[in-house]
Amino acid sequence: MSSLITRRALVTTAALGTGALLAGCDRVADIPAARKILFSGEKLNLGLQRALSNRHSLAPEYRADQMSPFFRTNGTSNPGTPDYAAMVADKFANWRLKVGGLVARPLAISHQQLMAMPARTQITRHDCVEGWSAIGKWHGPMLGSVLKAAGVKDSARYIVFTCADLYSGANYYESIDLIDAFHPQTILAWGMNDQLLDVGHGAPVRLRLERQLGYKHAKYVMAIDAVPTLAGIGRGKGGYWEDNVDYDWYAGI
Ligand SMILES: Nc1nc2c(c(=O)[nH]1)N[C@H]1C(S)=C(S)[C@@H](COP(=O)(O)O)O[C@H]1N2
Ligand SMILES: [Mo]
Repeated sequence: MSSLITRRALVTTAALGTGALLAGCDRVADIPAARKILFSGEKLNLGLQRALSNRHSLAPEYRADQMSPFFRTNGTSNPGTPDYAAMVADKFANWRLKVGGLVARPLAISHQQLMAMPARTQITRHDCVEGWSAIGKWHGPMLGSVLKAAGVKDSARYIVFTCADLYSGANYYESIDLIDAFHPQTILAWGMNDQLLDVGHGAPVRLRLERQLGYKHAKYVMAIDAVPTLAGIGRGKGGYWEDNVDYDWYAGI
């Protein structure tokens, strides 16, 4: 878990204020993993975000009267495959959320089991890079609770979400690091605006990752895997849009 410790060191350093940040940087920069995060071009946004803000802080939550009357769908609004159509037809009775990779106890969680877990409700603003935002209410267990049940191993560094929809034959996918995975507002939402999550918004379950932009919020999640590296998954950049149109892997807001 050395990478996590490095991240904690960066966050703590930022929390101490600018003076301490500058003083502390020399030491953090001596750690090879920190050098990589701070100085590689790919991770520049991530490094800056970590230095300038506390990644454990919460995204704003809103009141019910501030919710958008209409919440559009974007990207895939129905995966449309025969497998997915069959799952919709039987109301996800045979759907199982597979949790695997670097975990002590691989899980296959049913819709009922997921809905029986202690859940969080949050009214948040979704921001899409395409230039629209909407405030909606989301309901579901913290991703951290699911990961704790599975027992993520120390060698894991990222959590990967594989979705039901296909783009040119490849599954939409996304990935996040362990700080975001265990953030309290990172939930597996099966409810939206006091209803069961509908097909347009990612049924039966979609990620809510409130500190990041919309494309990171994977819909139609079928599998969650803890992995040591993003290399070898898709084109290795951590997500569908990251691989194909060069969106940032870390899309912090
Ligand atoms: N599986 C999957 N997840 C996805 C997408 C997608 O096309 N497929 N689009 C992303 C984008 S760009 C946005 S803005 C949000 C849109 O969520 P919504 O349809 O609930 O508005 O989902 C994200 N998650
Ligand atoms: Mo988006």
